[in-house]
Amino acid sequence: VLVADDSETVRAVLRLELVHAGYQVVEATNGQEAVELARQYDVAVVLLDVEMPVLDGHQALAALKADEATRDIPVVFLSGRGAGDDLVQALREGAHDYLRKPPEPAELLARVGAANRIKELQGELRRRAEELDLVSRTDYLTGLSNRRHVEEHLRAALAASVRHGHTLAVLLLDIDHFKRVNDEGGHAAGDEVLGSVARTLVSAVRLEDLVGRWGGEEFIVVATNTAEHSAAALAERLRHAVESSTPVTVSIGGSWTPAPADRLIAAADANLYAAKDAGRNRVVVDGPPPPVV
Ligand code: GH3
Ligand code: MG
Ligand code: MG
Ligand code: MG
Repeated sequence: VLVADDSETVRAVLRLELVHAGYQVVEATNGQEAVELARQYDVAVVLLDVEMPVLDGHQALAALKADEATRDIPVVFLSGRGAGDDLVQALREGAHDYLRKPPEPAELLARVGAANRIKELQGELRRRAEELDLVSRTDYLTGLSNRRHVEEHLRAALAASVRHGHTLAVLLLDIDHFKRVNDEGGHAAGDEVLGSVARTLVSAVRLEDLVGRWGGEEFIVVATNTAEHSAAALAERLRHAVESSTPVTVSIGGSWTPAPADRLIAAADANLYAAKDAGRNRVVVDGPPPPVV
C-alpha cells in the first residue's frame, strides 16, 4: 500500500494499522513522490491525501490515470475536511473510494481490503483475456497458429511487404495419403503424425516465417522476405524435412507476391493440386499470377 500524505503523523498512524494487518507500506510526502513510487513499486492500493505540496491529490490522481503502468491501481482518497465536494470530484476523476481522516482502523482496513480485491480481480481478468486471445489464435492439436490467425497475419504481412518492397511467399502443404494413416493406425496415430509434421515445419522455417494449420491435414507457411532463398527452395527444404523426419510425405503448392491475399492463396492451392496430380511428394511453386485488370 502506498500511503501519500504530507503529514508525518497521519502516515505513521496509517502505516501502523496497515503493517499490523500484514500489508507492506511505502510512504510519499507529496503527490509527485506518490506518482514516482507508484511507477517504481508493485503497488496494490494508493491512499492519497487531497492537500499536499508539489502535486495535490487531484493532480497526482490525474498523473496516475494518465500512465498505463499505474492506471489500474485503485486510489483511495484521504480527506481531512467535512466538505463532500472534493470527494465527489475525486470519484469522478477515477478514484476508487475515499476515507475521512482520521479513519477508524476497521474502516481503513475494510476499504483498503476492498480496493486490493479490485486490483486482484483486474489482474485475473487480464490473465484470462490473454489466455483467451492465445486460445483463439491457436490450433489445439498442433499448437500452431490456426487459420483465423494465419489470415490476419497474412493481411498484415502483405501490407508490410508492399510498404517495404519485400516479397512474400505462401506455401500450402497437404499430407499425402493421410487417410491411410488414420485407416491403418487409428485416429490417434493420425493426430500424432499431424503433431510431428507441425514440429518439423516449425523447426525448418526461419523465426520470422509463420507456420499454421490451414485445416485437416493441410498446413500453410507464410514466408517473408524470401529474396535470398526463393520460395521454391524453401518449399523443397520443407518437403525434404517432412520426408526424412516423419512417417509421411507432403505435396506443396506455392506462390509469391505481388498479389492480393486471396489470389495468392488461390494460386498456391492450384499449384498444390498440380503437385498432387504430378505424383505427390513434390513441389510446384509458380511466380506471381498475372495482375487482375
Ligand atoms: P491426398 O494425398 O490426396 O491428400 O490424400 P489424403 O488421404 O491425404 O486426403 P483426403 O482428403 O482423402 O483425406 C484427408 C484425411 O485427413 C481425412 C480426414 O479424416 C483426415 N483428418 C483431417 N483432420 C484430421 C485430424 O485432426 N486428425 C486426424 N487423425 N485425421 C484428420
Ligand atoms: Mg495534506
Ligand atoms: Mg487435404
Ligand atoms: Mg492429403
